[in-house]
Amino acid sequence: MLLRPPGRQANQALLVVLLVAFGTGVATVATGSPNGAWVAIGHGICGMAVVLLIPWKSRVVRGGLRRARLSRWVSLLLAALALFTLAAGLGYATGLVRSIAGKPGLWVHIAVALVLVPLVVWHVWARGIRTRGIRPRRTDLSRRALLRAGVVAAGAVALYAAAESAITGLGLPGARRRFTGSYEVGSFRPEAMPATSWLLDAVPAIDPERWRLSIKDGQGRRELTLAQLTANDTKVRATLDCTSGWYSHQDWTGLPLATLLGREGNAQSVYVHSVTGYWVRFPIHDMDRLLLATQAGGAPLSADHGFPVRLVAPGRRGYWWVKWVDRIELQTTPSWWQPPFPTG
Ligand SMILES: Nc1nc2c(c(=O)[nH]1)N[C@H]1C(S)=C(S)[C@@H](COP(=O)(O)O)O[C@H]1N2
Ligand SMILES: [Mo]
Repeated sequence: MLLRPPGRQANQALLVVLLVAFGTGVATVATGSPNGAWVAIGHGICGMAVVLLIPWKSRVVRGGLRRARLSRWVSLLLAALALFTLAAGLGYATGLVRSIAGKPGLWVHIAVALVLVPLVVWHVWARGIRTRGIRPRRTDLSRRALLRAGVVAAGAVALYAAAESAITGLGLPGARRRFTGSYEVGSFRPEAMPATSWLLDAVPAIDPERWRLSIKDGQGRRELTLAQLTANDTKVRATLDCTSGWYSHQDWTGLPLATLLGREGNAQSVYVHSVTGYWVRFPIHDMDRLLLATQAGGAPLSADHGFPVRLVAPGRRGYWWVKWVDRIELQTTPSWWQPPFPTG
């Protein structure tokens, strides 16, 4: 009976897939270099596994709805949001739906997925664990059950491969995405590049005459004026790839951090702080590829792109590229001592 498995196993399979989807989704947001491409692929395969589990799970849902409970409305809301998240993800991946209600489709996909997290936790607890709808039994590890899991996994991989070749074959916009899932916007035209914030940062008004960069390294703390920084013209071509789903190649001009800061023997991290309070911490060995940019495309940065100076962090996602930098410090604090994503 490969096709009529117990509902409990559908619930278990869906939970495992959702956990892996969440993990690979978070990792996709974090990944910036091509050797991390497999997490995005894994996330896509999870999406296909959800598609395959829909018919199986909907039988469970129909059974559950017959037993009237107040909580079923919450469960139905959960189902609706889950399908919406899936659809938003597929819409963005194919390129058929790039924006929803004026927001980038990927942004909506992530936002709704985050709303789903507490709902899923509640649902697994209230409908799964308490009512035993998910609790594993010994038979769940039977050969037949494992075979079913294998069929779903192989089916998801096959469906993913088929979808990818359909996207390419039909020439859908999704075929032109970067390995992170982002679409190209405004390359080599900084004025056409979107200006974005991680969360709620607004563009600060900065008077370049009064602005100072405070730096702290092995030689202590000192302050630099903008004029002292713009005397440098190291050029770097690098790709800004925002987690809201776009990327842009630009030519940046500025001062390498390795030139600005004297190495300190026991420093473990580079702390970069913005006028707005936003900050990130890089591992010390990243320092050699970081640039403190004053220009994009040969012209001074515009206010929304970080005037007077912003960080360029090749190989890292956009949220590492701190704008409106006002303080840089070499610190002995280990680089992992920070929230997994910026909180500002
Ligand atoms: N101070 C500050 N810097 C920031 C952010 C922010 O919210 N505050 N957002 C980051 C994010 S998420 C991205 S994608 C890039 C966007 O850079 P851009 O607006 O020049 O395109 O800036 C990064 N630097
Ligand atoms: Mo971003």
